[in-house]
Amino acid sequence: MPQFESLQSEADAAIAAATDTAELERLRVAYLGRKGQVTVALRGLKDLPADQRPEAGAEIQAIRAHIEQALAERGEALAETEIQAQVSAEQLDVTLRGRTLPPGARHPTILTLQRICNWFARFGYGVNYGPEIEDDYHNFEALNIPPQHPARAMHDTFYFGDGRLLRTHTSPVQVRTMSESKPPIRIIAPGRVYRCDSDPTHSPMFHQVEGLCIEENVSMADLKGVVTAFLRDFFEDREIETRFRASYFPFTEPSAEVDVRRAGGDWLEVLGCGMVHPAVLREGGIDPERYTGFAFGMGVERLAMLYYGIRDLRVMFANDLRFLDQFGGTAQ
Ligand code: 2U9
Repeated sequence: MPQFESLQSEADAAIAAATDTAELERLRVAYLGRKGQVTVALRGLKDLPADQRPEAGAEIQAIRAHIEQALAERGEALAETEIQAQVSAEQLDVTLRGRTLPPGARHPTILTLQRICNWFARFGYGVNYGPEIEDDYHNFEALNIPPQHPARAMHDTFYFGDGRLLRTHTSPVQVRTMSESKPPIRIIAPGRVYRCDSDPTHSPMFHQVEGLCIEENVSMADLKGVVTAFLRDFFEDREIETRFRASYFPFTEPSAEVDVRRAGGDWLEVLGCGMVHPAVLREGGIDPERYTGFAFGMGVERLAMLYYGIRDLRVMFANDLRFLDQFGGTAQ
């Protein structure tokens, strides 16, 4: 029947022209909904003469099925298009560069500590660490510094009040090494040390590297040789002059402080050293009649400042990035 034919062709045209699934849903309601054109036509069958109803009914049902199928097909195509549109709109370009943080740099103190340790490692020195919280025995007594010894006053010790203290030097590491192992001993002990002293040239926490070599027949000449070679390499200067000045430490005898002078410069004190005191060897379970040893100690911040030409100790502890960033490219 003509009016039904135009219903189907109109529906086909509208469905083909629909541009999204929402519009398609409106069309479904308009044709197949409770008040939709197909539904209304079906309801109108009862007004037809009885002999026309079967044929008209079959025709409308066929149109209904046709529209349902057209809606389903178009719906699938539109849903696919919409998903594709959403996928490309939300797509992440994983090849884009990320937002990177500027890389950090090692602190000049640590760079210097590593350079020192690497040098001694090449000469067969092992690296030992120990606790920063120590006891009186390992920090003082075993190092020939008995109670009431004036050297204790020089150490400005932080005491916990229960017999524990913050180590004032890394020497207790060597004390432990001596009592735990037998000669030959060649070790260095890098790490933080603490002294209750704070002014523009002293920090309550700083770093030391100490070294200990105990063998048969080691002498002051060996000590001088090692220390001189180290300083020449550390300052990257073959022409450097060194000077061993007699000094005093309770744990070494004889003791010396070492100064360096670069061409045209002044003498600068850079480290302390000496032959391990026989009483210290004995306390560490080592026979001073058979073995001798030398020891040395250096302040890492001080060496870093001399190496890099840093004049103010405070910048070493201020963590100002304008200062720290200058060490980014330095050898690791
Ligand atoms: C043992 C035996 C001997 C370690 C030594 C020094 C000399 C020394 C100072 C340098 C500057 C400390 O950082 S500083 O203030 N150290 O002059 N240290 S000999 O002698 C030892 C250590 C352990 C068992």
